[in-house]
Amino acid sequence: MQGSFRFSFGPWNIHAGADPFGPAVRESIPFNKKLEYYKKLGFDAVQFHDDDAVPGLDHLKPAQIIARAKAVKRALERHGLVAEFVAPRLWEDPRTVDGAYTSNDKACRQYALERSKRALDIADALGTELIVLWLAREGTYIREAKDARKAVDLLVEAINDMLSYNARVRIAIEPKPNEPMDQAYIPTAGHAIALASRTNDPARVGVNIESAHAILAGLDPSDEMAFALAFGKLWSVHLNDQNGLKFDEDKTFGSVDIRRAFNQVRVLDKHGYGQNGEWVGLDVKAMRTQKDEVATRHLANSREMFLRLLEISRSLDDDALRRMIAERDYEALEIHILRALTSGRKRPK
Ligand code: XLS
Ligand code: MG
Repeated sequence: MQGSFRFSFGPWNIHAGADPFGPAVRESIPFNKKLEYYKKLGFDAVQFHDDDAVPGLDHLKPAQIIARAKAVKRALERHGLVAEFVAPRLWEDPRTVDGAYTSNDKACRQYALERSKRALDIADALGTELIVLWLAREGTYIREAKDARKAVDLLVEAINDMLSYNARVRIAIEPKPNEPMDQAYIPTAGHAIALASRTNDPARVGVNIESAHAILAGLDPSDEMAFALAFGKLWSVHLNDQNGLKFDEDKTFGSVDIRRAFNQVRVLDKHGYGQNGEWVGLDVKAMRTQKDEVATRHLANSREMFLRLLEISRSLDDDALRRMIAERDYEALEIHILRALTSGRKRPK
């Protein structure tokens, strides 16, 4: 079964270019203006942090939050867009300094649980059942500062809390091995799926695999996706690229290692990704050097790379590949793939 692909991104992927060492270099674009870009760039769904949809939600009552989220839903409808997921932003408030669900401070943990419920309300109002959990500060800078064994129980409790708050919600954990913390507790798909198995309803807990996060963990993103697919757990992807082990770069998909990108597209396509409504998310950042008028190209370019690689993957002669594999002639297989990636054309047999 082939994959079926539609594309999404989050409003944070159109940004003004501030980094830890310098301020914004482009005009910041209001959310409603960003919505105008989606269709033009070839995208049909929006990924949200809870406060992308409802800014300042910590200062609003639950009913006000729901009313504002419903207004965002109407704005999406006007643009012919849908919401893919909502992710609680649990890494900016002072109460999340030492982690959210795994903070050593009970009052801070309580804040995280309440904030997560508000994110679930927002998802419901936006018409999506999918929650993404990027566990940004669930980890430590100092190994002795937290109990890593207890952290697992706290994460399970937090997820159970969300699962019982809304019986339809599904939670996709987005693993990442580091940044902002030195060491994160749920670094890979394997950790996330194991965590899911300890919850009250494992069938409603899956993963969102981001290419760069897998690379930072020293893993091949297509293998992380394959692992999640084998468990029926790949509910979203964040495609991008990453140049070695440094900060999370969120580069244009395929811009560093086109073969690695090809294998991500191929694994998704070979295993019917998207047939159950999953979206292809691009979590890519514009380079700081981009001028205002060309600061959305990284999104269209990432999508274009996906579609080009899909075309190459589908044009490969599967019988020829099978023969090379059966003969264990992996040099032949290698050059066949390299030729396909460098010519974009099917090779004569
Ligand atoms: C950060 C993550 C983040 C999530 C959404 O590293 O990629 O952008 O995808 O919270
Ligand atoms: Mg991401």
